[in-house]
Amino acid sequence: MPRTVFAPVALLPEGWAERVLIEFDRNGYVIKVEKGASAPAGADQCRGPVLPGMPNLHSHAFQRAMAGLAEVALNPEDSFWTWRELMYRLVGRLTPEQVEDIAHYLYIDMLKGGYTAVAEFHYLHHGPDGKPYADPAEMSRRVLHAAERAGIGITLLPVLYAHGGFGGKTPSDGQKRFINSTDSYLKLQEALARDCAVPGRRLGFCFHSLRAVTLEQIKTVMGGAGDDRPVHVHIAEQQKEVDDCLAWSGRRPIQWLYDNVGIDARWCLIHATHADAGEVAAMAGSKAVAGLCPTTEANLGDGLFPALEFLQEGGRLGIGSDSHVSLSVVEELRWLEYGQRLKHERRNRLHDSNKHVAGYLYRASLAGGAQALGQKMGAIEVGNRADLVVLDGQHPLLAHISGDDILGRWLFAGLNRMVKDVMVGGEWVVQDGRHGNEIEAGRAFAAAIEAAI
Ligand code: NGQ
Ligand code: ZN
Repeated sequence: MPRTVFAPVALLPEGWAERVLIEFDRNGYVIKVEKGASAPAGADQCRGPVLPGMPNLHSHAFQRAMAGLAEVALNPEDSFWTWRELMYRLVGRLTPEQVEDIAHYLYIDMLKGGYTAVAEFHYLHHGPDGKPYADPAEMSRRVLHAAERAGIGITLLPVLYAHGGFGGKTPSDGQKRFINSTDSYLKLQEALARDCAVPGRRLGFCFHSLRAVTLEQIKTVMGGAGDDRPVHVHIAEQQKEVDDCLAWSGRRPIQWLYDNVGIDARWCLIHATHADAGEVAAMAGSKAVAGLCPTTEANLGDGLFPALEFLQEGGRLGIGSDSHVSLSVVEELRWLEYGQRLKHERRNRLHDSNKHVAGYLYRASLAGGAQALGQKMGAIEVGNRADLVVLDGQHPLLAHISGDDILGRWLFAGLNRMVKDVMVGGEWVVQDGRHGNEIEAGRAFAAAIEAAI
């Protein structure tokens, strides 16, 4: 028996529609969408506007353990790089069990914030001594299991991290749990291929950054003919990375990547903060996704991605919660726009010909996120996963509001609390603002923190 959801209003690819019946199969894929329908007996009745669930295109799950604890001025020169040292200290202590417990609770909070799938940029592979676990995929499997328990979709991106700086520099002690050779990396990919061949999961390639891999490694990994796996990389997040790349190669990081590697729509360039005009044009032209993480980029003092110029070039973007100082679609999208307003001293910067900022931000990051995750999501349509976010139709701020103003209210005047129910792959995972595992998962998270911090 297919199951059905009845939405009073829903955001469909062609626009907002009333009385929408969404039918999905046993695997959680949409098989029918009907507008102007009447609610059949047995359908789940949504109590507010229904949106496609948002992909979260960038996560380092374990970093949730330290979110909010690095907001202390320990050094007048505190920066991304001093934060990274604190992060490495946490890395040195975590066990596989703790990583799973941290990720489980994190993913629950993500669902409550409106994300229905996550791209996990996973580089914490080995034991504290840098030796692989008996199962080299142990940590990856922990993360997959956490996602399954929370009920969130996942694109697992096992990371190739081989060096400590441009030109194949030796990794530091703090990086030893991350390190693989090309060979051990490809074996890890192979081992995980089957784990990821189930609905709601996807496996992708990932290079930590141009600091961590060589061109030869990128070419070897990408050499698998006919492969359509998504590919992610951190790039040009900090001015120091740009300076180091210039010193090493005479080119800026994004420029170097485009000059040396065929970048296409499979790629997601995380941050790309320090992109100049030529790099912005190259990125937009390649159809790669810019993976923007506004709250983390603000938190780490990265700078502002030239989003307005990128949009004018027709660039594709999506959002990620990265270090997890925020687990909220609202905050990422709001700060993406606010960054541009503060920079340009004008209002309403990011929009398309419809002129609606919230409407643009939500639709663009659905499409870019779905592309970056390589998952059938981001729109309520036949063939996609039934990933839905139901806003609180009883909320006074949403009363008498229709169309994209619903998104305007939520993204610019609302909070996570406006997210009432969340469905992933045809299953309700958040109902009335609560997740079935949240109490138990919260306890396990707290115990992991007690042991690890
Ligand atoms: C990371 N995180 O790998 O977790 C990075 C910092 C680095 C962010 N860029 C470390 N947010 O880039 O070396
Ligand atoms: Zn990152």
